[in-house]
Amino acid sequence: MVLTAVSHDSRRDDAELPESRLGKIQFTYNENMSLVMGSKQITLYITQTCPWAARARIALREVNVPFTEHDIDLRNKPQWYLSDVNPAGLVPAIAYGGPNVPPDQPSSESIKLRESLLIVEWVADEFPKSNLLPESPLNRYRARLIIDVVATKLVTALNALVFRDGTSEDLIKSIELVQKELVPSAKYALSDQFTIADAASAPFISRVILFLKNDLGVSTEPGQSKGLYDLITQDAKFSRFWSYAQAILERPSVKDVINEVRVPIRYDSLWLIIKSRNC
Ligand SMILES: N[C@@H](CCC(=O)N[C@@H](CS)C(=O)NCC(=O)O)C(=O)O
Repeated sequence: MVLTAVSHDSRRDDAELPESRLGKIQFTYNENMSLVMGSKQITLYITQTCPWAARARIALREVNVPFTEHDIDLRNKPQWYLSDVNPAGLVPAIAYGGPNVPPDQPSSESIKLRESLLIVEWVADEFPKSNLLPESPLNRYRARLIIDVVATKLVTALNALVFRDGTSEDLIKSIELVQKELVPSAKYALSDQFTIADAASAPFISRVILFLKNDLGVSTEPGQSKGLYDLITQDAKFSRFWSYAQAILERPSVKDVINEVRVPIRYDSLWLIIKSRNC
């Protein structure tokens, strides 16, 4: 699938534009109708349900550039992916630049990028007009701290509750830790501007909400997770976290990537697999 954020404009057909002379180099307009010339091809390798891949998918949607998204079957990884894209065998990964080739025939001329957080940071650096990277060093620090708290505390507590025998208390504590770092009365984590903090955290913030809403969990009692969802969405104590989660879930880039139905189904099927193993 080729995703393109091109805004159509009559100037695109202007004979003075150097498209024909530049051959393979792509050019397009961004949403502010300014010409982006010589943009290099971007191929993003993903799986649909991977939250780490979702970080990169959200960041690339935010910067409004054309890119190709290609699904990797992790249960049957193609040899070309391991040898020519990411020897670690993980998604996400990116092939950047080089000739326009089919995603399953990556060119040795493209640069390969891996690790979701590094990819989010690279997207922010490569496309600075998106303002994904906060302007001040202090806000960059704050963004990175939030990313760290989400990835180390929230993800750990969520995975423990979903897949093992984690407790509701630990998940609540981790939500409180995240909430403490969110700037009060901002729409997103730091301000009304969507930044790397939001792109990197959105897949996990949305998962907490979707997981609890759907009452999922390996060792939770029926109704226990839904009870946590009611607590977070109704108790004023969690109002900042909940308003943040709502803003995240409503962001078009996040809505496009995080499938309300698909994510709980994945958790649910994993839940069933683990349950049957325990029987
Ligand atoms: N640290 C990596 C983690 C990525 C990761 O664990 N991706 C999973 C899918 S969600 C994966 O590719 N797993 C490989 C496998 O299942 O063999 C990142 O942030 O990019």
